[in-house]
Amino acid sequence: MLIIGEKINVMSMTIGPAMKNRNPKPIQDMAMTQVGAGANILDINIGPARKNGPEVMEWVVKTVQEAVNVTLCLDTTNAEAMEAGLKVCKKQPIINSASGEPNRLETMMSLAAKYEACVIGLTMTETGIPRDANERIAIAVDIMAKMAEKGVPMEDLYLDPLILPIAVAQEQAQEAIEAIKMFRQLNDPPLKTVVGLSNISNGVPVETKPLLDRTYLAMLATVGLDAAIADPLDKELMDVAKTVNILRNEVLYCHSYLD
Ligand code: THG
Repeated sequence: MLIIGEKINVMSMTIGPAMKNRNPKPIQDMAMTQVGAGANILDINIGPARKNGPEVMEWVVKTVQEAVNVTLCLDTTNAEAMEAGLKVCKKQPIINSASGEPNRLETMMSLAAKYEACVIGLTMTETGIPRDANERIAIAVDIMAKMAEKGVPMEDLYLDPLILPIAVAQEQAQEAIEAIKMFRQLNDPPLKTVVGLSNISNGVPVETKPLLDRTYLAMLATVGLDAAIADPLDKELMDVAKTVNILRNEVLYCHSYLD
Protein backbone atom coordinates (compact mmCIF):
# COMPACT_ATOMS: atom_id res chain seq x y z
CA MET A 1 0.00 0.00 0.00
CA LEU A 2 1.51 3.30 -1.11
CA ILE A 3 0.77 6.22 1.21
CA ILE A 4 0.55 9.60 -0.48
CA GLY A 5 1.01 12.23 2.25
CA GLU A 6 -1.80 14.81 2.09
CA LYS A 7 -0.46 17.48 4.45
CA ILE A 8 1.07 19.92 1.92
CA ASN A 9 -2.28 21.50 1.25
CA VAL A 10 -3.26 25.13 0.63
CA MET A 11 -6.21 24.62 3.02
CA SER A 12 -3.85 23.97 5.93
CA MET A 13 -3.43 26.77 8.49
CA THR A 14 0.38 26.56 8.34
CA ILE A 15 0.95 25.58 4.70
CA GLY A 16 -1.54 27.96 3.04
CA PRO A 17 0.15 31.16 4.32
CA ALA A 18 3.63 29.67 3.64
CA MET A 19 2.66 29.13 -0.01
CA LYS A 20 1.28 32.65 -0.25
CA ASN A 21 4.37 34.26 1.32
CA ARG A 22 6.89 31.93 -0.37
CA ASN A 23 8.15 30.86 3.05
CA PRO A 24 9.95 27.52 2.48
CA LYS A 25 10.44 26.39 6.11
CA PRO A 26 6.91 25.17 7.03
CA ILE A 27 6.60 23.38 3.67
CA GLN A 28 10.01 21.69 3.89
CA ASP A 29 9.39 20.72 7.54
CA MET A 30 6.03 19.17 6.57
CA ALA A 31 7.69 17.33 3.65
CA MET A 32 10.40 15.85 5.89
CA THR A 33 7.97 14.99 8.70
CA GLN A 34 5.68 13.08 6.33
CA VAL A 35 8.53 11.18 4.66
CA GLY A 36 10.00 10.48 8.11
CA ALA A 37 6.61 9.04 9.13
CA GLY A 38 6.69 6.66 6.14
CA ALA A 39 4.92 8.50 3.30
CA ASN A 40 6.04 7.04 -0.04
CA ILE A 41 4.77 9.94 -2.17
CA LEU A 42 3.79 13.54 -1.33
CA ASP A 43 0.65 15.28 -2.61
CA ILE A 44 1.22 18.96 -3.44
CA ASN A 45 -2.22 20.55 -3.29
CA ILE A 46 -2.26 24.22 -4.30
CA GLY A 47 -6.03 24.26 -4.97
CA PRO A 48 -7.46 26.05 -8.05
CA ALA A 49 -4.62 28.64 -7.72
CA ARG A 50 -6.30 31.30 -9.83
CA LYS A 51 -3.61 33.84 -8.90
CA ASN A 52 -0.02 33.06 -10.02
CA GLY A 53 -0.82 29.33 -10.30
CA PRO A 54 2.22 28.34 -12.43
CA GLU A 55 4.63 30.37 -10.31
CA VAL A 56 3.25 28.95 -7.04
CA MET A 57 3.39 25.33 -8.25
CA GLU A 58 6.93 25.66 -9.63
CA TRP A 59 8.11 27.24 -6.37
CA VAL A 60 6.43 24.63 -4.11
CA VAL A 61 7.77 21.69 -6.17
CA LYS A 62 11.32 23.07 -6.11
CA THR A 63 11.02 23.86 -2.40
CA VAL A 64 9.85 20.32 -1.55
CA GLN A 65 12.54 18.73 -3.74
CA GLU A 66 15.24 20.62 -1.83
CA ALA A 67 14.08 18.82 1.33
CA VAL A 68 13.09 15.29 0.23
CA ASN A 69 13.67 12.91 -2.67
CA VAL A 70 10.28 11.23 -3.27
CA THR A 71 7.70 11.04 -6.05
CA LEU A 72 5.34 14.03 -6.12
CA CYS A 73 1.62 14.00 -6.82
CA LEU A 74 0.58 17.41 -8.19
CA ASP A 75 -2.92 18.36 -7.09
CA THR A 76 -4.54 21.32 -8.90
CA THR A 77 -7.34 21.89 -11.42
CA ASN A 78 -5.26 24.71 -12.99
CA ALA A 79 -3.70 23.22 -16.14
CA GLU A 80 -1.01 25.91 -16.50
CA ALA A 81 0.03 25.38 -12.88
CA MET A 82 0.07 21.60 -13.44
CA GLU A 83 2.38 21.98 -16.45
CA ALA A 84 4.72 24.34 -14.57
CA GLY A 85 5.04 21.74 -11.81
CA LEU A 86 5.52 18.79 -14.17
CA LYS A 87 8.40 20.65 -15.88
CA VAL A 88 10.46 20.80 -12.69
CA CYS A 89 9.75 17.36 -11.13
CA LYS A 90 12.93 15.25 -10.85
CA LYS A 91 11.09 11.91 -10.56
CA GLN A 92 8.19 10.66 -12.68
CA PRO A 93 5.32 12.75 -11.27
CA ILE A 94 1.64 11.92 -10.75
CA ILE A 95 -1.04 14.23 -12.15
CA ASN A 96 -3.86 14.64 -9.59
CA SER A 97 -6.18 14.54 -11.36
CA ALA A 98 -7.96 13.95 -14.64
CA SER A 99 -11.72 13.38 -14.43
CA GLY A 100 -14.48 12.43 -16.85
CA GLU A 101 -15.14 16.11 -17.56
CA PRO A 102 -14.21 16.32 -21.28
CA ASN A 103 -12.01 19.47 -21.23
CA ARG A 104 -10.14 18.45 -18.10
CA LEU A 105 -9.70 14.90 -19.38
CA GLU A 106 -8.27 16.15 -22.70
CA THR A 107 -5.94 18.66 -21.02
CA MET A 108 -4.61 16.43 -18.27
CA MET A 109 -4.11 13.38 -20.53
CA SER A 110 -2.24 15.57 -23.05
CA LEU A 111 0.03 16.67 -20.20
CA ALA A 112 0.48 13.06 -19.03
CA ALA A 113 1.58 12.11 -22.56
CA LYS A 114 3.87 15.13 -22.97
CA TYR A 115 5.65 14.69 -19.60
CA GLU A 116 5.35 10.88 -19.35
CA ALA A 117 3.58 11.35 -16.03
CA CYS A 118 1.34 8.95 -14.14
CA VAL A 119 -2.22 10.18 -13.80
CA ILE A 120 -5.03 9.76 -11.29
CA GLY A 121 -8.36 9.28 -13.07
CA LEU A 122 -11.10 10.58 -10.80
CA THR A 123 -14.45 9.02 -11.70
CA MET A 124 -16.63 12.10 -11.62
CA THR A 125 -17.91 14.44 -14.36
CA GLU A 126 -19.21 18.00 -14.75
CA THR A 127 -22.72 16.65 -14.15
CA GLY A 128 -21.72 15.63 -10.65
CA ILE A 129 -20.65 12.86 -8.38
CA PRO A 130 -21.21 9.18 -9.27
CA ARG A 131 -24.23 7.48 -7.67
CA ASP A 132 -23.01 3.88 -7.78
CA ALA A 133 -20.25 1.55 -8.94
CA ASN A 134 -21.74 1.25 -12.45
CA GLU A 135 -21.59 5.02 -13.03
CA ARG A 136 -17.99 4.98 -11.83
CA ILE A 137 -17.12 2.21 -14.33
CA ALA A 138 -18.70 4.16 -17.22
CA ILE A 139 -16.49 7.17 -16.43
CA ALA A 140 -13.43 4.95 -15.98
CA VAL A 141 -13.97 3.56 -19.49
CA ASP A 142 -14.06 7.13 -20.92
CA ILE A 143 -10.82 7.90 -19.09
CA MET A 144 -9.17 4.75 -20.47
CA ALA A 145 -10.29 5.59 -24.02
CA LYS A 146 -8.70 9.04 -23.79
CA MET A 147 -5.48 7.49 -22.47
CA ALA A 148 -5.35 5.10 -25.40
CA GLU A 149 -5.94 8.02 -27.80
CA LYS A 150 -3.06 10.01 -26.26
CA GLY A 151 -0.77 6.99 -25.96
CA VAL A 152 -0.48 7.04 -22.15
CA PRO A 153 0.31 3.48 -20.93
CA MET A 154 -2.43 1.86 -18.79
CA GLU A 155 0.13 1.04 -16.07
CA ASP A 156 0.53 4.80 -15.51
CA LEU A 157 -3.16 5.15 -14.51
CA TYR A 158 -4.51 5.14 -10.95
CA LEU A 159 -8.31 5.07 -10.91
CA ASP A 160 -9.99 6.89 -8.01
CA PRO A 161 -13.65 6.01 -7.23
CA LEU A 162 -14.07 9.34 -5.37
CA ILE A 163 -14.68 8.65 -1.70
CA LEU A 164 -17.64 10.59 -0.27
CA PRO A 165 -18.16 11.51 3.40
CA ILE A 166 -19.82 8.78 5.45
CA ALA A 167 -21.83 11.50 7.23
CA VAL A 168 -23.61 12.57 4.04
CA ALA A 169 -23.54 9.54 1.71
CA GLN A 170 -23.37 6.44 3.88
CA GLU A 171 -24.22 3.89 1.15
CA GLN A 172 -21.37 5.23 -1.03
CA ALA A 173 -18.63 3.73 1.17
CA GLN A 174 -19.58 0.24 -0.03
CA GLU A 175 -20.18 1.42 -3.62
CA ALA A 176 -16.60 2.72 -3.77
CA ILE A 177 -15.33 -0.68 -2.61
CA GLU A 178 -17.37 -2.39 -5.35
CA ALA A 179 -15.94 0.10 -7.87
CA ILE A 180 -12.34 -0.75 -6.84
CA LYS A 181 -13.04 -4.44 -7.48
CA MET A 182 -14.51 -3.64 -10.90
CA PHE A 183 -11.77 -1.13 -11.88
CA ARG A 184 -9.16 -3.83 -11.41
CA GLN A 185 -10.98 -6.05 -13.89
CA LEU A 186 -10.90 -3.44 -16.68
CA ASN A 187 -7.37 -4.44 -17.72
CA ASP A 188 -4.85 -7.29 -17.48
CA PRO A 189 -2.62 -6.73 -15.52
CA PRO A 190 -5.19 -5.08 -13.18
CA LEU A 191 -5.47 -1.28 -13.28
CA LYS A 192 -4.06 0.47 -10.24
CA THR A 193 -6.39 2.22 -7.79
CA VAL A 194 -6.11 5.11 -5.31
CA VAL A 195 -8.47 6.89 -2.91
CA GLY A 196 -8.55 10.17 -1.00
CA LEU A 197 -8.98 8.30 2.29
CA SER A 198 -9.76 11.23 4.61
CA ASN A 199 -12.78 12.19 2.50
CA ILE A 200 -14.62 9.36 4.31
CA SER A 201 -14.40 11.16 7.65
CA ASN A 202 -15.02 14.75 6.49
CA GLY A 203 -17.32 16.45 8.97
CA VAL A 204 -17.35 13.72 11.65
CA PRO A 205 -16.28 14.42 15.27
CA VAL A 206 -12.48 14.51 15.68
CA GLU A 207 -12.52 11.50 18.06
CA THR A 208 -14.20 9.34 15.39
CA LYS A 209 -12.18 10.49 12.37
CA PRO A 210 -9.02 8.40 12.81
CA LEU A 211 -10.95 5.18 13.50
CA LEU A 212 -13.05 5.67 10.36
CA ASP A 213 -9.94 6.30 8.23
CA ARG A 214 -8.05 3.29 9.64
CA THR A 215 -10.96 0.87 9.36
CA TYR A 216 -11.84 1.97 5.83
CA LEU A 217 -8.19 1.60 4.75
CA ALA A 218 -8.22 -2.01 5.97
CA MET A 219 -11.50 -2.68 4.13
CA LEU A 220 -10.18 -1.13 0.89
CA ALA A 221 -6.99 -3.15 1.23
CA THR A 222 -8.93 -6.42 1.11
CA VAL A 223 -10.15 -5.62 -2.44
CA GLY A 224 -6.65 -4.69 -3.66
CA LEU A 225 -6.33 -0.91 -3.23
CA ASP A 226 -2.82 0.18 -4.31
CA ALA A 227 -2.49 3.67 -2.84
CA ALA A 228 -4.17 6.12 -0.47
CA ILE A 229 -3.88 9.90 -0.16
CA ALA A 230 -3.89 10.07 3.62
CA ASP A 231 -2.41 11.58 6.78
CA PRO A 232 0.93 9.82 7.43
CA LEU A 233 1.21 11.62 10.79
CA ASP A 234 -1.51 9.28 12.12
CA LYS A 235 0.82 6.58 13.44
CA GLU A 236 -1.92 3.98 13.92
CA LEU A 237 -3.01 4.52 10.32
CA MET A 238 0.56 3.89 9.17
CA ASP A 239 0.65 0.77 11.36
CA VAL A 240 -2.52 -0.46 9.61
CA ALA A 241 -0.85 0.17 6.23
CA LYS A 242 2.30 -1.74 7.31
CA THR A 243 0.17 -4.60 8.62
CA VAL A 244 -1.74 -4.71 5.34
CA ASN A 245 1.59 -5.03 3.50
CA ILE A 246 2.41 -8.05 5.67
CA LEU A 247 -1.03 -9.68 5.39
CA ARG A 248 -1.10 -9.19 1.59
CA ASN A 249 2.32 -10.87 1.45
CA GLU A 250 3.96 -7.79 -0.12
CA VAL A 251 6.56 -7.34 2.64
CA LEU A 252 8.39 -10.19 4.36
CA TYR A 253 7.10 -10.72 7.92
CA CYS A 254 9.43 -10.30 10.87
CA HIS A 255 8.53 -9.78 14.55
CA SER A 256 9.67 -6.15 14.40
CA TYR A 257 7.83 -5.25 11.19
CA LEU A 258 6.26 -2.15 12.81
CA ASP A 259 9.63 -0.57 13.67
N1 THG B 1 -8.93 12.13 -4.59
C1 THG B 1 -7.87 12.68 -5.19
N2 THG B 1 -7.25 13.77 -4.71
C2 THG B 1 -7.73 14.38 -3.60
C3 THG B 1 -8.82 13.84 -2.93
C4 THG B 1 -9.44 12.69 -3.47
N3 THG B 1 -7.11 15.51 -3.12
C5 THG B 1 -7.72 16.27 -2.07
C6 THG B 1 -8.38 15.34 -1.06
N4 THG B 1 -9.25 14.43 -1.75
C7 THG B 1 -7.34 14.56 -0.29
N5 THG B 1 -6.48 15.43 0.42
C8 THG B 1 -6.81 15.98 1.67
C9 THG B 1 -5.95 16.88 2.21
C10 THG B 1 -6.19 17.43 3.46
C11 THG B 1 -7.32 17.05 4.16
C12 THG B 1 -8.19 16.14 3.61
C13 THG B 1 -7.93 15.59 2.36
C14 THG B 1 -7.57 17.60 5.51
N6 THG B 1 -6.52 18.16 6.13
C15 THG B 1 -6.46 18.69 7.46
C16 THG B 1 -7.25 17.83 8.44
O1 THG B 1 -7.07 16.63 8.42
O2 THG B 1 -7.99 18.38 9.24
C17 THG B 1 -6.84 20.12 7.66
C18 THG B 1 -7.11 20.95 6.50
C19 THG B 1 -7.82 22.18 6.96
O3 THG B 1 -7.18 22.99 7.64
O4 THG B 1 -9.03 22.29 6.66
O5 THG B 1 -8.67 17.57 5.99
O6 THG B 1 -10.44 12.15 -2.95
N7 THG B 1 -7.39 12.07 -6.30
